[in-house]
Amino acid sequence: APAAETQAIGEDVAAIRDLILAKLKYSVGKSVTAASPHDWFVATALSVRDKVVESWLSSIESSKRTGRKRVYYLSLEFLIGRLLIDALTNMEMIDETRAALAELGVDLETLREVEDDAALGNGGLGRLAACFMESMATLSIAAYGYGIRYDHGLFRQRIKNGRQLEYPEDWLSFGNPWEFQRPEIVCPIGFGGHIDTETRPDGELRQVWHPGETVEALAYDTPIPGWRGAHINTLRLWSARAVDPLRLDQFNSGDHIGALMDRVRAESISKVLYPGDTTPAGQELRLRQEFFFASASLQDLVRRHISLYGDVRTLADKAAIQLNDTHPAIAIAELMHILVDLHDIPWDEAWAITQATFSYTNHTLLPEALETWPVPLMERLLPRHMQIIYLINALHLAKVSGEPDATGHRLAALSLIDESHGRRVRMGHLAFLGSHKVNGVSQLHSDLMKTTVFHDLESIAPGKITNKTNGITFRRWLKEANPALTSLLMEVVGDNLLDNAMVLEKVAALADDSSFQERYAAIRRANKMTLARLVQQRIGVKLNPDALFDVHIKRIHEYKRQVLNILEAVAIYEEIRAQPFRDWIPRVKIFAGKAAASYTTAKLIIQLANDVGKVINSDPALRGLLKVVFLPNYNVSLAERIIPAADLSEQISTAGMEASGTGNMKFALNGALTIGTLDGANVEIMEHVGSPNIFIFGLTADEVEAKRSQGINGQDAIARSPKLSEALESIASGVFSPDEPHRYRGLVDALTYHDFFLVTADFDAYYNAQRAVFRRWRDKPAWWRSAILNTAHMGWFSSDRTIAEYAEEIWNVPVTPPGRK
Ligand code: 26Q
Repeated sequence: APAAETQAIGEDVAAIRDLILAKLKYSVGKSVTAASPHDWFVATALSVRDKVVESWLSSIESSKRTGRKRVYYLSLEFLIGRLLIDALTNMEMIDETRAALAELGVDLETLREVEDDAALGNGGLGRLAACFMESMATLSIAAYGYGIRYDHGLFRQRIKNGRQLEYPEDWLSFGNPWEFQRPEIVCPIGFGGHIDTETRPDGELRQVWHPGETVEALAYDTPIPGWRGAHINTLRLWSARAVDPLRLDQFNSGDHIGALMDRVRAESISKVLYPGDTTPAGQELRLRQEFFFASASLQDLVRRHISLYGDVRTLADKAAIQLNDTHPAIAIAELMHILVDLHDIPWDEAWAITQATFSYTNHTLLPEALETWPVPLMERLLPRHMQIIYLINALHLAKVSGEPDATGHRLAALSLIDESHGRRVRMGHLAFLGSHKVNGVSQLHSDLMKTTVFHDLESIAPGKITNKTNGITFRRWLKEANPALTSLLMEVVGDNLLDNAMVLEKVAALADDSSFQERYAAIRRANKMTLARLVQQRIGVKLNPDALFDVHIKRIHEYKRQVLNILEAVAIYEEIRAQPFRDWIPRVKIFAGKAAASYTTAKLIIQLANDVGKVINSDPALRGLLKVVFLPNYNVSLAERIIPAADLSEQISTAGMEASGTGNMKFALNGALTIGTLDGANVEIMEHVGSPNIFIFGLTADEVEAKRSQGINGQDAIARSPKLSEALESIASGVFSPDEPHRYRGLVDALTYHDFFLVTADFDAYYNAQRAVFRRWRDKPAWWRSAILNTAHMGWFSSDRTIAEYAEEIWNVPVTPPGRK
């Protein structure tokens, strides 16, 4: 580098060092000699935060000045993970900060590890919201994320005797240096009570809701920097607080516990994230959470709109509200309440504003996962909103009942109220009707939406359903997770890789270049060494970094078919024992993931993986040729470690059931080859990386449907496959659970007689696909060629592309790509 540049960097480093020292002393209140790694973490976070805030305030100012349309992303989940490396990366301060800390004798990597993950989400849906926040800032969209500031995020998982145990997560116990409490921003949230009818001065009637209970929503803001720090958005999370923190009268009369009761009830709303990922919890507290944050967010954004533009009727011109699944869908009724009851807007005009403002993303087709709420619960908790929903429904059904094909059956399918098992409000229908666009998250999923759950609604609103295939932010999932690979790629494509991911295509030209292959492979090798160290530390299993790392990490669910993968491990285990000296490929199966605490079968699958690993890892006859490990407490930070070290990515859900998947994209970008079904975004990954560079197997979504209609008994498939029947037999007979031989009897019986997820039907195809993986692995130049082509063709899966599509086709807001401002 030229001398002047070196000197400038030297000055930057000195300035950063002095700032960190000042933060340590005056904000943390510690001396250099007394400071712990956590103290240094806070001091460093606060110093990068100063730079972030600088740019944040000008972003807010400029959005105001230019009168730009704002995007509001409403989500019950934001699975952000750690922020230190992310903030340093996007503010382009990481090298200087590392150097500044080194001068102080502090290692940035150590500080990275002491930060608690912000785990305010369950899995894919929550992580998508986090990637979208980053990409919206990167593209200079004036966006706000709205959610709940849970005191406790997703539970911590421990494995004891192979079983999952759940412990409370406590991410705020050391404070949170990234957030700003906004004590002046407080929204009253009502529940229950009654409704009065009043006559307005103009003679029209008005409904006035008098809630029986009020809770306060308190705002906490976290700045979200985009790439190169050019634009910074706000994540506003609401915390619940009682209006009266303490009933002094009660306290003084000696009832100390009773005096705190109201407070506990109010504050329980933001206490804890619901840990279900696909099955609605159906609890009153969950509905209170949904309304609490939807109402606070709507009050806040309407107040902002009126203070800027003076008239709520122009809302749709200046605000786009995206619903992340149906969890915030009650916001549609809340906006109608605000417009009609509080601002005297005529119903039809209010409905037009609502539809023009809202849009809705669906993330699942599983019928049991579609959110519905019992009418009696809604009437008790939200009486006015229930009235509004009835009115929306009456007008909607009146419109369609005039049509020639309006049979009772069709009207029942179109109704907002499901009358089939008790009366329940269909939140998906409410979200659909109240939105101008509805989208799925992969092409296959969006197509299936039109033929399954939204078939009838689509027929009365053709064109409302569109597709927006998911994406991932390359800043976190390439640069921060795999810096060495990122540097290598930048040598080839230039340093605008993170500005425009499509330049990755240039890497394809080097797929057969042996010296490039060697450098690419050496980076993978180093990442595998790092992961092997972590595995040794955490679970005491030693891994061979030259083995094929075969990775299956995601929530544990029957439809994701971790069992299929375990069965293949068991089958190979028995083959190696039978023929120990064939030319086996050394392989490590890595599992990680959490099961919903109430999902018994998923928890049993975790135990099976652990039990199988215990037997296999300690069998000397295998000579280390096969290892099976289950890494506890899967979270964003662990994913950042595992993915860059993976050779093979398991994406093997029953076709038609995984809406998209996003882990699949993270692996392929980092050069793992995928073994997968034609499900979710796997289909589009295949189209981009090329079918020779991915291992696709199994029934298609259409074939799954056809097969299920003929029955889901697994006996025939098992009878046809000796390997499968042997594997099932050894699991059922207790080979892996000698302390309790019948532990897996029920699981094996279910696969045999009631195999809804078609594990048995797909077993042979999966087994054969794994053998094709082995053949490719033996041909190292062919393997690395495929890996490099995966990386080269994954640019399209950047969440910058996804967000640009939402901006253009749903939100109608302009985007400014980074790099050219
Ligand atoms: C609903 C009601 C009550 C309690 C919990 C829930 C609940 C919570 C979380 C229901 C569903 C979820 C999460 C769903 C989810 O993560 N879906 C995933 O979304 C990803 C992003 O689009 C997709 O890639 C995955 O395919 C999809 O499974």
